[in-house]
Amino acid sequence: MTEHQLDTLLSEQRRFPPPEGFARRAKATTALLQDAARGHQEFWAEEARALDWMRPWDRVLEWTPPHAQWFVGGKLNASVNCLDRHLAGPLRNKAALIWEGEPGDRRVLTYWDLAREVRRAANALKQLGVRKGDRVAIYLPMVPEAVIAMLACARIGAVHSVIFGGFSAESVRDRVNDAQAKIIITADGGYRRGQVLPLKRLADEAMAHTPSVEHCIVVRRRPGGEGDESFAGMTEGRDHWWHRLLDAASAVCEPEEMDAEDLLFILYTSGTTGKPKGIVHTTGGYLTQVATTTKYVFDLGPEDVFWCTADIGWVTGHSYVVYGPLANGATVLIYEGAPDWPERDRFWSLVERYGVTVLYTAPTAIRAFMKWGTAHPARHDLSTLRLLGSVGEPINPEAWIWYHRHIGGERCPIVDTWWQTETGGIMITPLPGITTTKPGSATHVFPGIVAELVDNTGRVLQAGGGFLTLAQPWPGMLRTIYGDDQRYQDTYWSRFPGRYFAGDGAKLDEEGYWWILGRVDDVLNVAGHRIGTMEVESALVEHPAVAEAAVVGRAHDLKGQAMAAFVTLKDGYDASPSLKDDLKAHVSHKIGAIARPDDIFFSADLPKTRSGKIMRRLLKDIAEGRALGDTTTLADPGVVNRLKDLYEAQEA
Ligand code: 7RM
Repeated sequence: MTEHQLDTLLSEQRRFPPPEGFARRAKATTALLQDAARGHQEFWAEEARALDWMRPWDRVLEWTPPHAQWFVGGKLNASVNCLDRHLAGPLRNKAALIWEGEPGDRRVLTYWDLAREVRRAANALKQLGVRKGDRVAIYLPMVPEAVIAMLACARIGAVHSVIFGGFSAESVRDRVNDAQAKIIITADGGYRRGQVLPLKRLADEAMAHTPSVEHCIVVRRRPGGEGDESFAGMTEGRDHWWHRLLDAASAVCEPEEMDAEDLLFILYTSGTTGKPKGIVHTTGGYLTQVATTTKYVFDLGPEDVFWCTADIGWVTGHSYVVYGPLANGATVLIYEGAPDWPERDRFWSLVERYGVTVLYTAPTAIRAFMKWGTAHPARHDLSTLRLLGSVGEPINPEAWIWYHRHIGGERCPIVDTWWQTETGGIMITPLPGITTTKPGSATHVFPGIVAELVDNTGRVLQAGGGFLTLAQPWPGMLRTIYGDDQRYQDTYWSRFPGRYFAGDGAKLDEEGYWWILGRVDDVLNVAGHRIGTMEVESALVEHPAVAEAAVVGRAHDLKGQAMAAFVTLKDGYDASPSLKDDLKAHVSHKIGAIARPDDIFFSADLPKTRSGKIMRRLLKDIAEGRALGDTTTLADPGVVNRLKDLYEAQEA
């Protein structure tokens, strides 16, 4: 965020009190806030009681900083809470999942159907030797089987590690190896803008270097589509068709009794080193937080059709496509493909067709819709919508107002929700029946959450700009980084001792509203996706032509941030437009299309401090066309000026 954008944001004067009709019926009331004020452990314990436990907990919280255990001694199963407990009553025959594929194919699974499929998939996993605690990698498009696979793991106590379908074979390989997964569940393809994503072929490439993998289960997404280049066939003994396994499996499967602190899943996310971190989430606390936030933030219940547009490969998909809404008995809409396929009104035609009541999407999508024009939503009846959500990056007031007006028909409250893969669930957010919102502000902490703004020295600030920290443990917090507890302690708890540091800068205004400013570390947020600059730099230097690379984010109208890579070449290689394309394709191949740099700039040198550290701040100034910052610590200040001249002379 630039200074100018920040000034515009903070001069935002508009206020949106909750609509009266909404406030009267909302699930979150001021009584809830009073309960929370009585003590955060009591608040969470009260909410946890709304789940089905096989054995009650002995203690709510065991806090040995920076390690927390919630609901110590309690036993439960996440799949029981998302499925079985709804089967005895009126939800049994209600839609749990409504799915639409990009080509237009459709499926509806009731809670009963979903529970049966989950139990059969759970038995299929067991039959392939999966036991409690084993890791299962899930590399699927947005199809019902993705949800079924996650819940099947939860049912038998296997730990899922979902890998976003847009990641490359190498990214899959690294994640599978880090988690030592026994099984990969993938598909013979997925659809994106009419193209087939060759998931099984990529999984095959990965499996050439993943010794821990014993079996691969393949969902048939494209009946009749086998045999083309996106599908390399099945390896006898290792690969199994999902539908065959499930056809043969019993639909009776007792749920595993899980300790509240047993692992539910690992999810890899980018950090400031080249290696993604396996964020570890456990069962009882995580489920409590996602069920509670879903209920109060989205005001969600069984009458709702909830559409969270995130892919299940991201934490938003875990918490608000799967666990949170299903725990609340809602109907969940899942759409496989792109928002502009075949036309730019696809989202609005889905909202209309299925009568979506609550929509949760990202600012980058909203800005694309703005650009495409109001005619697309205007063509559709969006009157079923009653609440809108935003997540993933700061939402600029202009996009907020557009969303409010053209999607929400000026009647739907907007919840701008701040949270992270690490927090498991929503942390800072309006409550739709209570909070008066200000466009661009995530407003206040959720009940039971203690966030504090601190300065550089860790001193707590009541207002102004600083760093966003969490001062008390919360139930959905990450427990560690898989296989690397030291990294967990160093990354999150060392910068401000005794506090969790989120990596975000923030401001608190005079009325106590939070304004999240974005990452202050070397993590980019491109179109709502977290990408570590180091990951992309490592990918670039693996190209034979590249001697050195530095990656920075620059402000971008649609994506929030775009990625600019400064590259120095090895002797014997010449800068050329085709080499630029080659480098971009190389990064896509290494990591996945989401990490493809927007701009590549060739440069004879990179600006470094005397100790040899690349000065990214200066590169960012250059990439954003600003006057240069302080260069006195530079080894060779001339480098920056040369770079700046170069940047302006070259076309990205
Ligand atoms: C849920 C998710 C986390 C990072 C986080 C922030 C940014 C997320 C907001 C936001 C401003 C928001 N998980 N972020 N939500 N910034 N306002 N409402 O996105 O792990 O992928 O990313 O995203 O920088 O640290 S994530």
